[in-house]
Amino acid sequence: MSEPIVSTPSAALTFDPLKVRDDFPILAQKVHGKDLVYLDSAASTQKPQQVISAIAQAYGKEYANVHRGAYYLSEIATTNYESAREKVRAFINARSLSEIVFTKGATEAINLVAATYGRESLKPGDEVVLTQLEHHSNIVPWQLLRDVSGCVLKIVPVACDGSVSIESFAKVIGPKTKIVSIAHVSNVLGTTLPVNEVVQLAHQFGAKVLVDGCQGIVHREVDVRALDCDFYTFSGHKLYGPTGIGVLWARSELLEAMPPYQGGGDMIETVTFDKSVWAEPPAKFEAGTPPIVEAIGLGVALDYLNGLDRAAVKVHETELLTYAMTRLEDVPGLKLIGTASGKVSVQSFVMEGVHPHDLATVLDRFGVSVRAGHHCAQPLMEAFNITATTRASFALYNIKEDVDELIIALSRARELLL
Ligand code: C6P
Repeated sequence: MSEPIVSTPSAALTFDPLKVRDDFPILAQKVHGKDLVYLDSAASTQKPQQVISAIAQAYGKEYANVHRGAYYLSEIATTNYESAREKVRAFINARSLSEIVFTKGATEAINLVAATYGRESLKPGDEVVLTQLEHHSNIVPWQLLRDVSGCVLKIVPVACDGSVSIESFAKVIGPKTKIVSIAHVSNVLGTTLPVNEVVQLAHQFGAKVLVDGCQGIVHREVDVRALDCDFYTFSGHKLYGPTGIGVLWARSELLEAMPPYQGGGDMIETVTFDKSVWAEPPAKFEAGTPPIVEAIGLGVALDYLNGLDRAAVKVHETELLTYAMTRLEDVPGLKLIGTASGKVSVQSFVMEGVHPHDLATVLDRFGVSVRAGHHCAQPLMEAFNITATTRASFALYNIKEDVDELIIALSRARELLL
């Protein structure tokens, strides 16, 4: 039998970003003849060798479909897939395995909740509360729900520094609120939302709270029991894992009451032409062949993170952010978008007289990868009266030298573009 799929980072428990970089083979390469400076981890993080090797092992030595075959390979694949579920459960401190539903990403997880829990429980006039900083994935599913249920979307505004105060939530959440669906952390501004207070407030009115944890779980430890929310969603590819895998965590009683999202194999107990009987959660929500290797890869990414001193990682990322903000503020004509206290290492900015896309294109010629555009948050752009930003996002493998390269490239870009 092959070695079990586990992961030990090279920088185990004494966090050293320079050592960690050795785990990410992609960072060693050059782009346009320059050393790669990857500052787009909020879009997707790079993968450690441990995850890459685990994926190769899962396909190369241990691959078969899961939950179906009574033979050696299928049993191993099933064990690995289900142990990935246990790793996710432990990572977010969920009560039970049945609360962990694998999806193809956060987008699918939010759509699942809107299309099942939302359709089942909302009546015309009921309110769904969002904030102005939400990603389109946490806006459009609720608009689809509004179109079929007649519910009303209420929007909590964002302040100039990118914060969203609990007082602003208190003005919007009320007796008609049935669902509050908010980002844990903004993908554009890096703002951390006051999730605990929002949950307390929403629960006073009997509303359920969904937390879009796509960015939050990358930079903050998540304990769904301590958060006390009702749904928590995230994507594996932002958490050093593969694409094509995401997680919906929900309280057992909610998953039990919710209708299935899709029909197909694996989500039923029995099928006749008259009637089908659903399997228990989480199988009820995992119709068809699941993303087997992707789930296994995510599990190994979580092993990888567990092998690091995450408190030290947080300190490192915060130091990087502080350094980047200070240096960026000194670049002539550059304005930071999103400066709320307690934010994570994601920094948007605009440069006077330069389109963010042009800026990102020139930065790329200097080896610096950043994202530019509306970042799937057009209502937020509107709130700031801009159409786009350039965004640098920092992960555990970034170092101060990356910030220095960004600043040098920005100065060169200014000379070229103005
Ligand atoms: N944000 C970014 O560059 P998916 O595509 O399902 O993995 O994640 C969607 C999503 C939902 N919520 C938040 C807060 C997000 O940041 C994202 C993805 C990427 O900011 C791609 S647009």
